Amino acid sequence: MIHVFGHQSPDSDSICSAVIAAHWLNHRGFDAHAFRPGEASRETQFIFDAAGLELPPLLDKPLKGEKVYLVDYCEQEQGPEDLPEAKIVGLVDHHRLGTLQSTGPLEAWMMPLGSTASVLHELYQIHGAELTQPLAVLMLAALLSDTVGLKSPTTTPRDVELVSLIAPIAAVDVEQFTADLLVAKTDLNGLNVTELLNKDVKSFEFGGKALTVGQLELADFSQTDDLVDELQAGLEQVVADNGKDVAVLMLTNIRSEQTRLLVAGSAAAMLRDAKDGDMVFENCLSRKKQMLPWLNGVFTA
Ligand SMILES: [Mn+2]
Repeated sequence: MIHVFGHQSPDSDSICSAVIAAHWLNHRGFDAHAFRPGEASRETQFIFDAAGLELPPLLDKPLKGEKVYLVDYCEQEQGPEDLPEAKIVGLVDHHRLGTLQSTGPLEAWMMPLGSTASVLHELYQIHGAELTQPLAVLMLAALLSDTVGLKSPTTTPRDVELVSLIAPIAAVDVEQFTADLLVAKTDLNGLNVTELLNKDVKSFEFGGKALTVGQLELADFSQTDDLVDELQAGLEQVVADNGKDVAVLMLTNIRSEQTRLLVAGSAAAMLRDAKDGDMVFENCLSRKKQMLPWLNGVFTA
């Protein structure tokens, strides 16, 4: 059996893509099953409800010696601790070629598109897999979520095309669906500081520095204004507990397309200096395409 799953602290693209990829692998004759390596967000739950599908089960078993197929990441630090002992048979991704190493040969499908779901659309075409209505809902939603409704600079012309190709199969009104999706995406009501810090966090290593980079997508900064001190204290704790050099949290207003950055850790001063202490980034929605290259530049300069 092949275990198909995305990165820790899973977002909608990684959970939807695991399900879409498992069907594609089934179509190709493999016994593949989708899993989620963590709790689903409200947005992800909204998407599965809209598709009329159950969330895939939680991945909570040892992976030593097991066959795994990864979606939406290829960084060792973003996988389960025992991933190095698993047999990675393939991956589908739309990020940089990361730190992951495999023990044997594997198939790797990577394209610089707006979502892993977009790459999977192309793979469905290549292998003649049938895109059913529920799967089209997952694919469309993952694409719209990862590209923040096609507004993120990660959006490519092909992604725009894909929305108009997939929407009729998904049988949804794109404008309304996008609006509902973004409401679910930015709904932080009732989440405590720890849950906010863990909601969407990824680990990286740049220039010998170990980082965590979290992101909260907001409809308005007032959602976190009263929590900034607690979030900052939480980041200091993350650094202390996990031996990181720096912990970063992006507070991203998806309407004004501004990102406010909270930073903690021994290397945080390098970031403040690089920005002359003004930690507000204009026109900044994307961790992958905007924040990570900036962080990488500061730490490898
Ligand atoms: Mn993605």
